[in-house]
Amino acid sequence: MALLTPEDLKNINKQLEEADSTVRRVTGLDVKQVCKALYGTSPCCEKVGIVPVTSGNGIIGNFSASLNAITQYFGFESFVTDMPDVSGYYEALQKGAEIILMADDHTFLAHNLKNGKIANNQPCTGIIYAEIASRHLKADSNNLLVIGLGKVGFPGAAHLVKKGFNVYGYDADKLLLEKAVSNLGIIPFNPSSPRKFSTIFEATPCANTIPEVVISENCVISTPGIPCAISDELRKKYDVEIVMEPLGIGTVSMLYSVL
Ligand code: NAI
Ligand code: PYL
Ligand code: MG
Repeated sequence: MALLTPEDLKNINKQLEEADSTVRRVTGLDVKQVCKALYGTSPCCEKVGIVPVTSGNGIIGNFSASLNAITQYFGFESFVTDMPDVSGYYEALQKGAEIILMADDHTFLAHNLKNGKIANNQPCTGIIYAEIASRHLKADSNNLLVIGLGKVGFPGAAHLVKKGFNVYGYDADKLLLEKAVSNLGIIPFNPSSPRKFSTIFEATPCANTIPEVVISENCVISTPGIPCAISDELRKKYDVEIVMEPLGIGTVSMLYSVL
C-alpha cells in the first residue's frame, strides 16, 4: 500500500474544508450529506477511539492526530490513546470507545464494537469518491471514466456499475482491467482511441495518469490517489474541479458504513 507521509497530512482541517466545499459545488451536498445518502445512517454521539500502531513502518507523524481532527470535523466525539498497539486497544475500550480506528501498513479499519460492523478503508474510499463523482450535477452524460482498478478503484467502479452508469475503465495492469471487464461488465477504455469525459474517478498512486485528450471543459475529477492525477496546467486549462483529500473523506465513509 502507498503510505501517507506527515507532509500529506499537513493542515488537515484546511484540506478538509476545501474538499468539503468542492464536494458541495460539484454535488450540491456536503460530504456528511453524501455519506448519509449513501449509507442511510447518521451519527448519534458515538465515541471513537484512535489507536496508534507501531508495527511495520511504524507510526506516521500526524496520522492519529489527523484522524482525531477528521472525526471531530465530521461531528464525532473522539480521542487518541496514550499507548499504541494492544495496550492502546485495551485503553480505548476502558475509556469507553464504541468505534475503534486503527491502521497498520496493510489495513486501516473501523470497528463498531456495539453492532459488530467492520469497515476497510480501501473499498470505503473507492465507494465514497465514486459516489461523489456519480453526483456531478453538471455531468454531460451517463458516461464515466475510471482510471486505476486496484483495491480502491475496483470497488468504486463496482459501485458506479451498480448505480447504472456506463463505466469506462482503464488500468495499466492488463490482468486487473480484464478482471474488471469480466466481473463488473465495464467497458475497457483504450487510451489510443480516446474520447472526452465530464466525470472521471481516478485511484492510482501515480501522477499524470489522466491524458489531456479525455478531459472536457469543466470536467470533475474525484480522486483519492496521491499525487494528483493531472498537472496544475491542465487543471487551469480546462477549468477542472478536483475532489482530492488525503484521509478524511475515506475515513468518514468508513465511519458512516459501520453505524
Ligand atoms: P493499488 O495498488 O491497489 O491500485 C492502484 C492501481 O493503479 C493499480 O492497479 C495500478 O496498476 C494502477 N495504475 C498505476 N499507474 C497507472 C496509470 N498510469 N494508469 C492506469 N492505472 C495505473 O492501490 P490502492 O490501494 O487502490 O490505492 C490507490 C491510491 O489511493 C493510492 O495512491 C493510495 O495511497 C490512495 N488512497 C487514498 C486514500 C484517501 O483517503 N485519499 C485512502 C486509500 C488509498
Ligand atoms: C490509510 C492511508 C491512505 C493511504 N495510505 C494509507 C496508509 O498510509 N496506511 C498506513 C497507515 C499506518 C498508520 C500507522 C500509525 O501511525 O498508526 N501505523
Ligand atoms: Mg480520503
